[in-house]
Amino acid sequence: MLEPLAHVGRDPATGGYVRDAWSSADLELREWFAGEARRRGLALREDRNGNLWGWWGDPSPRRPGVVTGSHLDSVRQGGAYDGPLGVVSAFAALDLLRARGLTPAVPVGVACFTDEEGARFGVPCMGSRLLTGLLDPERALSLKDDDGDTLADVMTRAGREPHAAGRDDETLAMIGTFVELHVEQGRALVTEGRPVGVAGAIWPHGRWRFDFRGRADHAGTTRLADRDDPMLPFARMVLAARELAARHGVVATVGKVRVSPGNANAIPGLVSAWLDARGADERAVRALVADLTAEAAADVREESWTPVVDFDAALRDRLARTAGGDTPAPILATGAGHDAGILATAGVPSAMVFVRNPTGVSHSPDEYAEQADCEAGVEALANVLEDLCR
Ligand code: HGY
Ligand code: MN
Ligand code: MN
Ligand code: MN
Repeated sequence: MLEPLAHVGRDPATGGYVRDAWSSADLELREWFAGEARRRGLALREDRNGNLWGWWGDPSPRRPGVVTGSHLDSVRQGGAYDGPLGVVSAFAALDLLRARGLTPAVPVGVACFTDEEGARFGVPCMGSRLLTGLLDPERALSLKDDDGDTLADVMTRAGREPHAAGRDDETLAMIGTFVELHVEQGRALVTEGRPVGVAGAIWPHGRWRFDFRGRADHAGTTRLADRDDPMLPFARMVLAARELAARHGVVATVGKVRVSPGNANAIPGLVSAWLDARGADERAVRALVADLTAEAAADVREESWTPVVDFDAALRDRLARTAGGDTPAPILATGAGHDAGILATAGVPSAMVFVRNPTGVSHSPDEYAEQADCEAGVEALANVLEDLCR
């Protein structure tokens, strides 16, 4: 199903995908989205936060529609399915509704949210956070990537008006219900023996930047007693994060480190490390971060936080019935964040359909979904949309 996108941003050496927001790969994917929308006669628009929408029927605040979609950007060296499966399935489900001869009672939208992974600027779900007012536009425009470029710089280079409008009530009012299809990032559906599941909850999760400051000096001429090497407190923090995670019953990851200036023959002056912590119990996540902050000799800044998302139970159960076919689809909690979670946090009735991932692996080239399960996902999504569009 994802063949049309398979070459975009793919690293031939690893099979992984590098699709940073506003990169050439992202721009190519945005062009693909526009082409798919136009091919179907959908009204295409890019909102003032950089999200893309294709509408079947004219949405208006007085006539909100049913929207489905996801994102096209990736983590660095990510998999093929995380994001794109939801967008490709949205178009395919719309095709199925048309093939069934459905005339929806409300507009049907396909959405592509910008910068869901936060791989470049560090804040996940940038587009949906801006749309819902959960991210300040000034902060968004001032965020810098590893090259020191701001979002504004990068959007200008991409030929876009460097804007981030922030909360967009007019666009939000067009969304009566949002349903996101996503590859499962885990193995619950493998265990359940089902191709399709429904999201019950998203764990609270956040990202914190730890800056360990030391004194740059020569690697060969500086006595050990004279060193102020920030690598040491950094190393202690990583080990402490794992121990505290086990103790608090949460998960914690340090997946990104930047050593400055990064000479093999010099003691670094600064080590910046990003902590990602998540867990079903918000207090436990907060306790881990508090303990780590207290222990680490570092400047610590919270870069993003998403509270627990409990999807609307009535909508969740309705999806489980319509997506599940003969028996309701399993309802899963997930530790992965999604745009649907941000919209739900902002009060937009939202839900998610998961498609089985035999490896359970994600944010890696090993992420996978069988063709038959992808097709089952489209069928389930079409049934959900048909049910919601009556
Ligand atoms: O990081 C996440 O949970 C999501 O995949 N952006
Ligand atoms: Mn992801
Ligand atoms: Mn995703
Ligand atoms: Mn020298």
